[in-house]
Amino acid sequence: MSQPASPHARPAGSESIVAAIEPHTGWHVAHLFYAFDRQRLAALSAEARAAGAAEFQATLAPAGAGAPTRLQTWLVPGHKADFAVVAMDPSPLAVDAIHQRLLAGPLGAALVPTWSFVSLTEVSEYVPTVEQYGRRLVEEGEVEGSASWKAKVQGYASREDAMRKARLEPELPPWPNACFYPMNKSRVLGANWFTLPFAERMRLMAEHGRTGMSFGGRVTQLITVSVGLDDWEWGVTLWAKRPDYLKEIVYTMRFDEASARYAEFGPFYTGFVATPAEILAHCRVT
Ligand code: 76R
Repeated sequence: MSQPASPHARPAGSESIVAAIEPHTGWHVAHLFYAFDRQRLAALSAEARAAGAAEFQATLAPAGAGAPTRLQTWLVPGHKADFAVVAMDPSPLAVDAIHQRLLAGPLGAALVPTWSFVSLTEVSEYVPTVEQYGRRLVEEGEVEGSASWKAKVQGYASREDAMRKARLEPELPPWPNACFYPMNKSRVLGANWFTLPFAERMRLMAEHGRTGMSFGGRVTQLITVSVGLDDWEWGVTLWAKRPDYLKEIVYTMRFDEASARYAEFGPFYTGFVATPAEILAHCRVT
């Protein structure tokens, strides 16, 4: 006689939990924000504090044992947090392990998780295919089939695979100024993004993309999707060569119809990329 099915059993033939919680393409992403609790920090013995500092640095070392594929730490100015961790990996458990290890370490009792955002990398449906890109060039005044049209289309075709990979498995740019904010596309009457026809959304996102591209070499965006995963629809992570470029891009985009009419924003966090040791020193922990 067969055993009654365990409530936790997976259907026969299903993948292991480890494989089944990895996306088909792309990575899990977490933006984690913490503050130090000064009273609890002061209550730690000198030994616990030193051990805590060592464990903090080992946990957040980008190439450390068991580290997620991408790991970056930011100093966060203002009262919202003292520091932030950005982690990415195909496995959500490898990403969350950072959070658990921080809290389980000797400094854990003195850490206050202030905010977090969980999302996935993706290729937006508005990233044009080569054909769509060719048509877009014609709308912008290029003559289809001309030498310059052909060169641009071929250039795009040769970049396309790398661009898609860069969205799914992003490299972190070497720029120290970062910012993060979640956003939604509005669903209010008269400005409901989700009732617009696809062609109109594509037109608006093409305008958005042109603005974005004008910041090439100064700002890099990482858009991660959180529809169905967290309280907002997308997370916007920006890195810039200089902090004023962050202000400039966000302000400039406010005038793009896609943002002016349809974007709703959550809390903004500023960050300065810093090593775990720099964070501990700056926050007067060590
Ligand atoms: O991927 C591409 O290069 C194609 C063009 C493009 C898409 C499809 C693009 C380019 N973005 C796309 C999608 Mn973007 N982006 C934001 C914000 O503050 C605001 O007003 C909005 C926040 C910024 C600052 C920004 C920057 N973009 C998206 C989406 C997904 C929509 C969907 O799938 O439904 C969102 C939510 C979004 C928001 N965008 C660019 C930039 C920049 C700098 C570029 C230039 C290309 C690059 O650097 O990648």
